[in-house]
Amino acid sequence: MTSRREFLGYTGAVATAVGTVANGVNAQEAPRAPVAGNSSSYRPVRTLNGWTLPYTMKNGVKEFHLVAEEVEHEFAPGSRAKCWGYNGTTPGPTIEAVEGDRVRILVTNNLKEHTTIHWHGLILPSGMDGVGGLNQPHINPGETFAYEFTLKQHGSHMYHPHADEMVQMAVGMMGMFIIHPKNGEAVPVDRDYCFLLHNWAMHPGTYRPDPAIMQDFDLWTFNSKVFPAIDPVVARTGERVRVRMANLSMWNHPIHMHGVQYWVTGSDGGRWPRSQWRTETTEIVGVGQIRDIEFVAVPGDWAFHCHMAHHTMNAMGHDVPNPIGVDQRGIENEIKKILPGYLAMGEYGMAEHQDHIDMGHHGGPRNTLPMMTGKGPYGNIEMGGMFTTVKVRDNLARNDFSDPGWYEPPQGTVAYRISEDPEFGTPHRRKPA
Ligand SMILES: [Cu+2]
Repeated sequence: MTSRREFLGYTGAVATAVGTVANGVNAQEAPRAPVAGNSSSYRPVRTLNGWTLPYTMKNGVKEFHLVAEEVEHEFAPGSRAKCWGYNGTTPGPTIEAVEGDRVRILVTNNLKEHTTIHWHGLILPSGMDGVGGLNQPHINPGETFAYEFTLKQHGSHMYHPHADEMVQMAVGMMGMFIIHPKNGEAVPVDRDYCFLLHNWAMHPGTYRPDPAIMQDFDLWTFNSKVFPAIDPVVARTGERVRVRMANLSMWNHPIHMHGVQYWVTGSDGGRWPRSQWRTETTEIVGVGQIRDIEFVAVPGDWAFHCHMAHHTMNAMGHDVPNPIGVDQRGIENEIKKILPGYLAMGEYGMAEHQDHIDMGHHGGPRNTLPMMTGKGPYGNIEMGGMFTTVKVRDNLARNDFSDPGWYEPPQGTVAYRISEDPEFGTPHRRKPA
C-alpha cells in the first residue's frame, strides 16, 4: 500500500510537505509510472540498505540538507564501527532530482575537522564544484555552506568530500546523486536500484576503519554492508530492472550477475543512446566510475557479486602460510601446547572454515566477521563481502520489495546426485605428461 508520504512525494506542488519529514526517516518511495513531459514524475530509485533524502520546495528551488557527522555503523551483525557519513548513515542518503531542477544543498559540518562536498560528475559552475581550497573555502566544524546550481544533465552520479578526501572517504563519507531525465525515458524501467562499492580496513578487534591501508582491505561492501546483510535485489518476472553501481573504493570491481545477459546502458554520462548499449554478464566498475545495467527479470535466486574472489570474503588473514596439501596432524599437537584450542585447518581447502565457525570450534577476534558465511536452502553459501542475490518471483506485487525467501524451483530443474562412488563412470581423462 502506498503511504501518505509516498503519495505526496510525486507531486511538485506538495513537495514542501515531503520536506518536513525529519532527517533519518527512511523516505524510500514505491515505484510509480513515469509521465513523459512531467518533470515531477519519475520512478524513484531504491538505494540498497539505504534511503532517499527528502527535500523542501523553496521558491521553486529543491532544498536538501546534508549533515557531515560521525555515525555508528553495522556492516553485518557482529561487526560495528565508528564511521563518518551524512545524516546518520554511511553511505549518506541518496539525493534524487530531475534534469532542469534548481537545487540548493545545505551542508552542515558536525565533524571535528573541515570538509567540503564535491558533486562528482555534475556539470556546474566552478565555484560549486566543492574542491576545498581550489573552488571554495573549507567548511569548518560547526559551519553550514550552501551549494546551489541547476541540473543540466541526467544520469547516475555521486557526492563525496574533497577535503582530507582520502581519510574522509576511507571512513565512509559518500552518497549517490540520481538525476532523472526531464522528459521520461523511451524504454522505461520497472525497478531502479543503486548502490556504492567500497572497501574498509577494519582490522579485526578494532572499531575504526584505518585510512592508511591501500590494498589489503578487510571488508568489501555494497552500500557499506557485507553479505549476508546486503538487501536482495527483488523483482517480478518480466520486469525491466536497472541497477546503478558506483565505485568510490580503492579497487576496480568486475560485477557479475548470474542468470541473464544484462545490457550496460549508462554511466555518469547519463543513459546512453540505445546504439551504445551492449550485453555483458560481467562489467568492470572502475574506481571513480558508475555503470548502469539493465535486465529483464528471470525467475530464480541469482548470485550477484564482484568477481574478484577476495572481494566476496569477509575479514581474512593475508599473511598465513598456504596450508593446502599440508598434513598438519603432528604440528597441531605441538602448537596446542602453546596455543590451547588451536585447530589445524585447510589441508583439503577452506570450505570447512564456515562449519568450524558455525559449530563454535573456534571464534575470531572481537568485532569481526567470519571470512565466509551465509546459509542457503541447500547449505553453506561460503561467501561474504560484495555478494547478494537477485530474487525474481512470478507473483510479486509491483511495489513489493520485501525478501520473498528462497526460490522453489520447478521439479526436475535442480542439479542432483546420482552416485557416491568416487570410481563412478568412465570419464575421459589425460595422464600428466
Ligand atoms: Cu571487487
